[in-house]
Amino acid sequence: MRQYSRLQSSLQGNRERSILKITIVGAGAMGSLMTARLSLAMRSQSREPGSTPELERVLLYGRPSAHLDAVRARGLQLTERDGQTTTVKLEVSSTPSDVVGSDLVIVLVKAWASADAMAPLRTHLTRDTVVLTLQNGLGNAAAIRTALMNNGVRPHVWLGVTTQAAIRTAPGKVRHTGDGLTAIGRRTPEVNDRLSNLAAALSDAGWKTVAVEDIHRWVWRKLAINAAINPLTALARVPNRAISSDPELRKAAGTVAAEVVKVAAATGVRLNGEQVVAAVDEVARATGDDQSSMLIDLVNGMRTEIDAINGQVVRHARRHNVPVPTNDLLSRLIHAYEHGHRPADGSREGASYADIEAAIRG
Ligand code: KPL
Repeated sequence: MRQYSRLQSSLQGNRERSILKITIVGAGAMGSLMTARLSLAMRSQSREPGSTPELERVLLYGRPSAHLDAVRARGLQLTERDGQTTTVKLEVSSTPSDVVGSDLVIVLVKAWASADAMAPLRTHLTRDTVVLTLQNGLGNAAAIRTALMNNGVRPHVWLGVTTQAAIRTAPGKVRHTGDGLTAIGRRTPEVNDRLSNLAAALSDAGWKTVAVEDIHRWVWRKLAINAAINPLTALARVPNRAISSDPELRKAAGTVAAEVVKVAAATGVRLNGEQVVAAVDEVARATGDDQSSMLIDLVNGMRTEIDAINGQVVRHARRHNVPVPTNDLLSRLIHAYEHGHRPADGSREGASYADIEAAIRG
């Protein structure tokens, strides 16, 4: 009888095909980091006669950029948390048809880019492709599902959150800054074999992952963390640690998180308020030297994820009549900042890390 690997049975439902292809959509810091981890795992698979390598292709798909060009030309220069740097060769593409044959597509684009990034892939994926979002914020799965809807066929979109953290320090260069946990789940509260096999396979590949029944609680908890840390660090221009060490920011972050907990409860997701505030503090300290993604986006003149984070809190709050004045104010302030500082001709992709550090000190 044919033996199927965990990853094969997870993604292919024991279909007669052994070649597995994973595509990561979004060539930012996180997408690049995850592609590097999976590519290294693919290359270290046993090639002994008689053994079936389970991973055949790992592709990083993203829009054309200086970063993608640099990775294509020289590989990804990856700096680990201990400071060690290695160069990892990655297969990269900006051509939608290159995703054909993907068994798993992991989405790591900015939340506001979900629809635009996924729509060109619609005719190149099949109804059997599993799509997993690991993006920040709320509403990503729905946006992806709508963008991929093909002749009425909806793809399987699984939900996930990750507390892994990475930053792009220059085109072609990424630093892994936080070694976190990834949780994956489905809309229905069940963990089936496919989900737990995928979690185990990702963990084996060096990307610590758990399959959970209550993914919505994980998503809302991460939302509270981002809602509290991202806009406050972006507006105050401080690294994440200040959310824990500065009494004013700490208090403001607690207020933001408490509002998110109330809105989550109104939508039927129960979170423990004290635990959420403690988690905000823990993440702020664990990623203390880092800049939040929203601070980096603002300094780069790029659109931020405010609508998918605090904006979604405000949207759900309105629907359930929950007052969220702090989330509302932060959304407005970030929008005002975006309007005032975004260059008319689009973003300045690739401001250097030194630019960002200078902006924070200045
Ligand atoms: O996810 C993050 C982000 O910056 O978007 C945190 C957890 C705040 C780490 O910086």
